[in-house]
Amino acid sequence: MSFELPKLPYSFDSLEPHIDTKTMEIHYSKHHNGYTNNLNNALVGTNKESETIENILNSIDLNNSALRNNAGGYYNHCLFWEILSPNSEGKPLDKTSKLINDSFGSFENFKDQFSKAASTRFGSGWAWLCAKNDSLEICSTANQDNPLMPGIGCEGKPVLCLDVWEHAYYLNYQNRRPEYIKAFFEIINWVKVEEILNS
Ligand code: MN3
Repeated sequence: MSFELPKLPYSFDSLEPHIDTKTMEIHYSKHHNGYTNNLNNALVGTNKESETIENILNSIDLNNSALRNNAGGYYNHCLFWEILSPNSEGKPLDKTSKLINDSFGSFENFKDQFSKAASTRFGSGWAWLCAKNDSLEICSTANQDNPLMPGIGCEGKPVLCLDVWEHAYYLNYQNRRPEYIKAFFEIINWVKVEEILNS
């Protein structure tokens, strides 16, 4: 068994103007495809080839950088494409909305804290919203690390993520990461986030 690049649930141009067509095409066809192939290569000869990606991440040896970077890169982008949508509801649905209010006081506070986590991540990495013990937490990770990896300083079940590597926004936004973060909130698939929270 090997991991496959999942089909993108929308066309490359459908997130315009928030994420441009060329960025989507390169990000998916080159970057995510690369992580997928390199993950399969890194799994050859291990006893993990038939495990789920979640199990691989939960039990990862952080010293195995080929597996760490590519299993992370594979999982992170799979989730990222899923929680984006050209037809965003614009605001969180029932359970998500309640948990956001309970955990952060208001949607605006959540937005501020998530944006801060994304904008202050130095270099390449991700911002995360995770469910943990019936509440939500925000954190960020470096490179392709994620909350499923043990001892990464970021815990819980990922329900929302934002790629802040330059490859995710540089063609359109150059150094203006805060503008990209702001645009992200226009294209969140809140139906999917609710579904993940309920799963
Ligand atoms: Mn990326």
